[in-house]
Amino acid sequence: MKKALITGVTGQDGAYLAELLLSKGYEVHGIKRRTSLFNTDRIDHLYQDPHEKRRHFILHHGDMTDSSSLLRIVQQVQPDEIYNLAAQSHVAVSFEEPEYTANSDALGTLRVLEAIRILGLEKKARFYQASTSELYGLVQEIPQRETTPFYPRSPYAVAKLYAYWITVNYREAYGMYACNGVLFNHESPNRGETFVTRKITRGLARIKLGLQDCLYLGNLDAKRDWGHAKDYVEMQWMMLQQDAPEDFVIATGIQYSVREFVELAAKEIGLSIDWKGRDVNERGYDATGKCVVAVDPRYFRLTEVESLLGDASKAQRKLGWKPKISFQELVKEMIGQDLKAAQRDELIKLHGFSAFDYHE
Ligand code: NDP
Ligand code: GDR
Repeated sequence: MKKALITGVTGQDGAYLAELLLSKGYEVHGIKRRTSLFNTDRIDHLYQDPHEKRRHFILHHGDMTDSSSLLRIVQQVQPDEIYNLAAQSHVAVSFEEPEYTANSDALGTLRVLEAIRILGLEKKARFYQASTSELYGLVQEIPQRETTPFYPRSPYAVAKLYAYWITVNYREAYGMYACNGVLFNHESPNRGETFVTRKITRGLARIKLGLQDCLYLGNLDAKRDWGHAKDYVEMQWMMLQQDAPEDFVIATGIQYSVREFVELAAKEIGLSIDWKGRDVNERGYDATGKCVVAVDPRYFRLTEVESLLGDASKAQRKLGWKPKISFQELVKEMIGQDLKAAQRDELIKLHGFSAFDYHE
């Protein structure tokens, strides 16, 4: 039985990847950090009681900023594959916490690679690094592919640039099977609530049920190449199953603006948005004339990444990978889940308990 170790197992991708690897018969180990409240919502359905005799899903306490914990876990697990997904992954937050972001995202990656090297696992443990389309930042070429020059535009992207190159360097210097997946934005109903897609689907669902008045957003003109996380974790696994390690861009090749995402999500729940005004004064009104979306400059980025569009033809050619879930299906699934969650909140608000659960 193959053993996989996932850093960032409690995050969006970590949860989908753990599910995928368990379905393929792996013994899956995950690193979670200590928090004062539970942080395992996304993986609770995979939890196995520690008293069970044969466990396939095992969690370890550790932190990307703590070498000794990483070294101990890698030594204990002796993994065949390591998926390095842990990161302070919010671009806007990285401007507020640049040093922590560098520590966890850049040096954290080095710490895992060093653990592999120090323990003499260079020839056993295959390493996947969660690289990002944010590396392209101020875009030098459209669409972006493996050969497009990088121009990072945030402390997050600069930290990820270090992680990208240290992965390449350890591959070349120590002959490790180490590779970068340069993944474009991927979303799901499990996406963190402060990333724009989830903020939109959650906000509109709550507005629809009268739980929230208005959705405040930043740059409505930003364009992204959005895929589904479930499709993208499959690619992370495929990248570690090749004969030789290589870096791959993963994207859908289709681009939408934040404004278009709002319009489609609204349409899915029967809201139409009528835009008025421009720039910081732009507002979106529903059919009754109520303002439901407003631009708030506090969500503007100091240095914005205006437009990303990926070319995943290398992955399609060499790995036979193609995304299965369309943008329209993604939006529908996200807004559907958030509408259910809002209905639950509405019932709690009205009755003080979740009557919804009794009827499900
Ligand atoms: P999430 O933010 O959902 O998950 C990040 C994970 O990292 C969480 O499990 C989080 O723990 C953990 N983490 C953060 N800091 C530390 C730390 N210091 N020590 C240990 N664990 C830590 O991100 P995603 O799942 O969306 O993304 C996974 C990876 O892929 C990230 O590295 C991200 O930068 C990268 N990426 C994501 C893309 C996307 O569109 N989703 C695109 C390209 C790259 P906790 O739950 O406790 O917060
Ligand atoms: P991104 O995702 O920065 O691309 O990073 P995010 O959803 O945060 O922003 C996408 C675009 O939407 C604009 N935007 C807003 N963003 C947020 N968060 N909140 C808002 O209110 C808002 N209004 C407009 C942003 O300015 C931006 O242009 C994500 C993360 O998952 C990274 O970890 C990952 O590396 C990249 O995707 C690929």
